[in-house]
Amino acid sequence: MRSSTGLAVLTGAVLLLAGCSDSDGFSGGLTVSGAYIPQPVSADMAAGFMTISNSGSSKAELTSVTSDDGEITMHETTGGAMEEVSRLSVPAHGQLVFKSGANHLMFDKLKQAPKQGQTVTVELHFAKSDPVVVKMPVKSATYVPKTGH
Ligand SMILES: [Cu+2]
Repeated sequence: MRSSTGLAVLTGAVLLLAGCSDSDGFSGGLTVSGAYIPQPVSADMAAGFMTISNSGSSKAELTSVTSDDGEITMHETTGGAMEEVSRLSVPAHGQLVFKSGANHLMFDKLKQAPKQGQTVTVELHFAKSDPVVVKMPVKSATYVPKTGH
């Protein structure tokens, strides 16, 4: 089931456009890969990682990330300290990478602790592009992605 807003639904590392052959759901060339949440040790907080790629010729700005399962903030890590930011850019023909020790999503006030094998659905909101829905699989607490190393 999907709404008429043309959201692109992305699963794990594989991009699945929301069923259409037209480019409607493509959100101006924004795609997400490698999304995951390490199973958190804490009951109501978790971190999330993914790569957002922008095939468009102008930069996109991620302005918020939302989920029905809890509150999400975007964090940058600079000099070992993390800081909440209100927006992050996805450069034209470039990527915004969330990874351990760098940019990350921080889940807070989770209704239930994500367990390995589950997925957490989040919605990425951009300044100009359509929102993108991402199903983030929950991996083991020690999961390290094979790419981007
Ligand atoms: Cu953080």
